[in-house]
Amino acid sequence: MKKFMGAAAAAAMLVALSGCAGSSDGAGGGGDESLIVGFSQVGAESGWRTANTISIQDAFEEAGIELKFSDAQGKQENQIKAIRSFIQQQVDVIAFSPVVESGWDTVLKEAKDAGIPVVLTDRSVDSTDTSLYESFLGSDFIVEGEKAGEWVVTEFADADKVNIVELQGTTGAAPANDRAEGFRTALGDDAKYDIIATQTGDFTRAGGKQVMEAFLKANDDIDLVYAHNDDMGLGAIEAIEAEGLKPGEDIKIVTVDAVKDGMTALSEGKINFIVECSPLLGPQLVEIAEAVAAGDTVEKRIVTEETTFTQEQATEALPDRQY
Ligand code: GYE
Repeated sequence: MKKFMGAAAAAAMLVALSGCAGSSDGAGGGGDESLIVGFSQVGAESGWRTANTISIQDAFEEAGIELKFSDAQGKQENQIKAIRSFIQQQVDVIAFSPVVESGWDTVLKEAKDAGIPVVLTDRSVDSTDTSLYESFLGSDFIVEGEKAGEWVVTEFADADKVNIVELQGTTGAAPANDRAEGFRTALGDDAKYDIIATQTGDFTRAGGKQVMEAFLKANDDIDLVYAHNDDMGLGAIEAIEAEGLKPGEDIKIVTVDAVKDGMTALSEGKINFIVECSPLLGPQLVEIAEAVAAGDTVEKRIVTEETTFTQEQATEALPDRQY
C-alpha cells in the first residue's frame, strides 16, 4: 500500500512539473501518440528483469506511446549499438538500463549532440557530466545493501563468529557495486563478520548455483549466504540441498528483490530475509519520458520506495504479489 502511494505521489509530482508543458502550436489532438521512445533493456537474466520489462512495455502501451524495445542480452556493446540506432532513427526520447556503470560518455554525448533527451532507468552510469542525462529513476542500491547488512547484525547478535559468502551481481553493474558496499558499511569493522568468499553469479539462478557449489566445496563452515538477488539465492538453495544441508537453517540466506519465487522460498523458510527492490518502473518512466519530450525539467534523481520482508511478512504478502 505504502509503495503505491509513493509511486502515485511521484507521478503527481511529475505531472505538476509538466503542467506548464509547451506544445502551444495549437495542433492539439495527437498528444502522446506521436511520441517514439527507444528503450534498451539489460537482458532477461532474472525474474526481476522479466517483471521490469513487462511493467515498461505495458505502461507505454497503455499510454499509447510507441516503444522501440531492444534486448542487449547482457552486453554493453549491444546497448551502445541500440542507442546509436535510436539516435539514427531520431526517436524523441532514449531510455536505458545500463548493464554496467562505466563507459557511457561517448555515446551519451552523441545523443546530447543529436538533441535527444536520455533517461536512465533502474541502473545508473558513473559519468561525472550529469548533463548527459535528464533523470535517473530507480532504487538506492547502497541502502538495499545496508538493509541486508543490518538484518545480519540483528540476526547474529549473539554469535561469536559469522562466516559469510557473497554471491555478487554482474561485475561492474551498479547494483553489484552498491549492494556490496552498503552491506559492508552496515557490518562495520566488527571482526566477527568475515566475508570468507565473494564471487559473481551474474544475477542468474544457474550462476548462483554454480558459484555456491564451489563455495561449499571449499568451505565447510558457512553460516550465511548474501546473494545480490533472489535468483542467485534460489540457485544457492539448490546447491545447499544437493549437499544434504538445510537452506535457511544450516546456512542462512539473505537476498535482494522480492520476486514471487524468492518470496515463496522465504515463506517456506529456505530464505531468511529479503530486501525489496521494485521492478515496477514502467508508469513513472512514461511520466518522465512525456515530460522530457515536452522540454520540461524533471527531478534528476527519482528514488523508488521499497520495504523489507521477514518470513511472516512474505507469507502475508504472497497472495497479492504481482510478479
Ligand atoms: O536486482 C537483479 C537484476 O538492476 C535492480 O538486476 C536490477 C537488478 C536486480 O538482474 O535481479
